[in-house]
Amino acid sequence: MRGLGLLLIAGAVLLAGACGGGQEGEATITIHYSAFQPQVLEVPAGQPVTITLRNDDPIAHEWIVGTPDVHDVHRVGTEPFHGDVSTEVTIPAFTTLETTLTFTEPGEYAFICHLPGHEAYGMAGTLRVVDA
Ligand SMILES: [Cu+2]
Repeated sequence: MRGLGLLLIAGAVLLAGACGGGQEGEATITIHYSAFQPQVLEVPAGQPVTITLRNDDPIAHEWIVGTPDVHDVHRVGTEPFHGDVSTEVTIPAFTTLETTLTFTEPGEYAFICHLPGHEAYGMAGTLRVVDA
């Protein structure tokens, strides 16, 4: 009987995890052939989310996420390297980085690589921030 009780508890924990979205607080975006995978990512609002950025390409890429005005700035920007801001990351070739950020406002935020030509090639995606 004792063993059965433990099994039931384990089952309840698993269910609770599934209801909450399972991997809340963490996500991975892979970059290959100058494309983000997945291109749409859903994260909870108001809590820290750690995003692992894995670049499988032999060239560097950027992962810049934000509102349209943020992207307007970066489209004409000349900053060669990003690293001090959690929403603006340069990922060198064959490198994996983590960035932790918290979005307080639910909504959709584009993430884009602003290296010359990359956005036009399709290097963009959407971060969907939803009420937790
Ligand atoms: Cu790129």
